[in-house]
Parts: sequence; structure tokens; C-alpha cells
Amino acid sequence: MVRPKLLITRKLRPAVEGRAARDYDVVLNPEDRVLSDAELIAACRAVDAVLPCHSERFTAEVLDAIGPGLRIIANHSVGTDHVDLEAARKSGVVVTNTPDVLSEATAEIAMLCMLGAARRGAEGDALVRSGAWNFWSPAFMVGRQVSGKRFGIVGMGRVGQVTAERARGFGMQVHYHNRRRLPSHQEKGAVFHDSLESLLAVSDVLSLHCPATPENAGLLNARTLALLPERAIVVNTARGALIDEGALISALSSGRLFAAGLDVFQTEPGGNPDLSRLPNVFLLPHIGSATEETRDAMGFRALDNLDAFFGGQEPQDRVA
Ligand code: 8YV
Repeated sequence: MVRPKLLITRKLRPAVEGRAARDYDVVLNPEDRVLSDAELIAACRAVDAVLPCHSERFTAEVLDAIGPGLRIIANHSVGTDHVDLEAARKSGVVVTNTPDVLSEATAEIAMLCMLGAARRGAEGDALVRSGAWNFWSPAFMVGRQVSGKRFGIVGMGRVGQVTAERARGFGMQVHYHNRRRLPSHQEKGAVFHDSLESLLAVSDVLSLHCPATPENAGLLNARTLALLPERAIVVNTARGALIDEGALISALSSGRLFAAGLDVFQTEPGGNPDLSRLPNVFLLPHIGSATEETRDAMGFRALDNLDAFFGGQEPQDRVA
């Protein structure tokens, strides 16, 4: 039997690469860097399937240039904003993602971002490392406590719900805004807000867990940031496109916001140098799902989707 040809665009965990090599005729990107559009097109033209990360962009132009040979894009990510799903549907390319398996890891990073921002984690770490820590006082490096505060979630999908559990563990009251209200067994006492504005008004900590659709671009901007309570904390582990970074920088610089904890940026890799200059930010390089356990599970889930597709079944995580 002819084995399907599979392009894996980035370095994956050994067990995942091992299983892929067992079942597919695998083409690897030995340099483990983002492929340019031209490289992606050329590499995809030579295969039946591709297993990419969120770093490879499948625009309508790229899909068009790849042509009819490519049958499936089995993403190694829950987010699919890097793929033009409409164009994929038109080209007859199946698209899958990896939901569920990264919810815990991402919720953990949201807690790290929240606590790092609230308790001034980056400042404290930098001070001790620099060797310049030569003073202590009860008034020194005082942050904000999160226990007893209100935790606002935008997007109460799988990651949002697991993050809500973690926030409850810190003694926070959960509020959320979502396209639809959840049934009470999923809501678990969280307070539903039918508008973003209403949620913002009560969020001492605001955490974003919605997809980066065109409608959500710049969801946090000068107008909406101004609706948060004084000295609120913003957490983003979803996508950089959800925040107008210029407006966030103004709100952080003026002290209107207490701090922000961010794992994602408008420009990646790299981030935003103007954000990095601020003391009241806790910044991570898009590592929300970067645990050994989760990366194994994501890789296996993407391979499960490929196996189903090439076995003539409907992949469980088909999004287009
Ligand atoms: C990954 C992500 O960083 O799942 C997503 O949408 O952003 C992340 O989990 C990534 O795509 C890993 O391949």
C-alpha cells in the first residue's frame, strides 16, 4: 500500500515524529524555522498532507498556489486563524485542529500570567538576577492580591472553562462573556454577561480566551480598556490580534491598568519593544501549550485526525 506523504513543518516531540514516520512517508523541515510562503507552497505541492503549527500561514493565495495535490491540513494547534478556512473549503482541502488536549496547559499559563502581573514577577526576578537587590521594606514591591477579586473571561469555550476552575481555586469570582450562555453544569456559578462592556465593568482581572476572528480583532482597544475597573489586570494567552497594543501600552503607562500578563503578541516571534520597556508587564514567548504532556497529546491528536482521514473516516476535529 502506498503511504501518504506528510510534511511536518516544525520540530515535534520524538514520540510524535516516531509515530508519524511509522505510518507516513514523512518530509521534515530540518531547520525548524517558519517556512516562507514560497517554501511552504513548494513543500506542500509535493505531499498529500501537512501537519503545521500556527506559525505557517495558509492564506487564499498560498492555498491557490499549492493547487489540488494537498488533501488535508492537520494543524498542531487549536487556533486556526492562520488558515483561510473559506479558501480551504473552496479548494477542497480538509482542515483539522487539536482542541481539548491543550486546555489545562493554557489555563496554567493564564494563571502564571495573572500572578506574574499581579505580584510583579518579572520585576522581582530581574532585580534578584541583576545582583542589585540590596534593600527590603514592607513597602517594597507591593503587588495586588487576586483572592476575592473578580475574574472576567472573554470566550467560555474549553480553555475558558478550565481557566475558570483554576481562578476559582484562587478564591476568585468568575464572570464571563460568550456568544451563548452555558448550561448551569458548565457555568458552575460563573456570572454570564450578555455584552463585553458589561463584563469589562466588573473584571478586576480580564483574561482572553476567544479565537482571533476578524470580528474579534482589537477587541481590547482604547474604548474598551477604559471600561475596566481602575488598576485592573489584563491577561492574554489567546492571540495578539485581540489587543490594540498601542492602547494597552497607554493604559499601562498611565497607571490606569495595574499590569498585564501576556503570552501572545501582535508580532511573533519578537513581541513589542514598547511593551517590553514597561515595568508592569509579565511577558512570555507564546508557550501556553508548551509542556511535554500537552505537546505529545497535540501531536498524537493531529496524527489521529490524519489516520481517520486516510482511513476513509471523518476526522474528529474537522473545522473545514
Ligand atoms: C501553539 C497555539 O503554540 O494551539 C494554538 O492555537 O497557539 C499553540 O498551542 C502552537 O501552534 C503549537 O504548534
